[in-house]
Amino acid sequence: MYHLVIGTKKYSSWSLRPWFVMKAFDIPFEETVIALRRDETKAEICRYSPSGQVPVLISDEATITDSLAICEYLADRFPQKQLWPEDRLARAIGRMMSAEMHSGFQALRQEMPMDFTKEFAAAPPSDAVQSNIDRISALWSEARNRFQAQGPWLLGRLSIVDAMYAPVVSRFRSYGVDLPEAAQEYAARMWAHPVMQEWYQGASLEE
Ligand SMILES: N[C@@H](CCC(=O)N[C@@H](CS)C(=O)NCC(=O)O)C(=O)O
Repeated sequence: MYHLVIGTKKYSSWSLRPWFVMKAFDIPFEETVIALRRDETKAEICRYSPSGQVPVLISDEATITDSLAICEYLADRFPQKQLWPEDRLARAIGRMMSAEMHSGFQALRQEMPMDFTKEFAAAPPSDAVQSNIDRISALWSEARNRFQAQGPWLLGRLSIVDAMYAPVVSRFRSYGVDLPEAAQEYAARMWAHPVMQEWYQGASLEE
C-alpha cells in the first residue's frame, strides 16, 4: 500500500501532480494532508519527508520525494498502466515538457500562485508571465497537433505530462487568462476531468 503525503489542496500545486496520476491510473493509496502556511507546517512535513517538502510517497521499499520523481517511480513500478506512452518520441516530448514545467515558469508561479477554488478578476499579466503563458500555450498546441490521432490529451492518451500541467490549468482558470483556442480547449477538458473535480471538492472543504 502507498502512503502519499501532500500539502493543502487549495495551494499545493506540486502535490496535485502525483495525486492526479495515482487517482487517474487507479493506484490505491492512503492520503495524509498537511496544512501549509502554518507555524507547525515544517515540523509536520519533516515527520514524513527527509527533504522537508511535500509531496512525498512512502512505499513498502522506499520514501520518494519530489513530484516528478514520484511519477517516474510509479511509471516504472506499474509498466502495464502506461503512465508514459509506449511510443519513444511521445515519451521524449512528454519528458521534455515535464522538465520545462518542473524547472521553469518562475514568473507564472510567483505572480499567479495556485488557489484552486478561487476565481479572481482578470488582470493583464506582466510581460514575464505573458511570455510563460505563450510558451505553455505553444507546447500544448504542438503536442495536441502531433498526437491528436491517439486521443484528446497532450500525448494522445492521458499521461504524466497532463498531471504535470494540471496546476497550470487551475492557475489559468483562477486568473482568467486568455488563451489561444487550442490551449483553451485543452485547459477546459483537463479542468473537467473527474480527478480534477475530485481535488476541487477536497480543496473546497479545506478551511
Ligand atoms: N520540487 C519539489 C517542490 C515541492 C515543494 O516546493 N513543496 C512545497 C509545498 S507545495 C513545500 O513542501 N514547502 C515546504 C513548506 O511549506 O514548509 C516537488 O516537485 O515535489
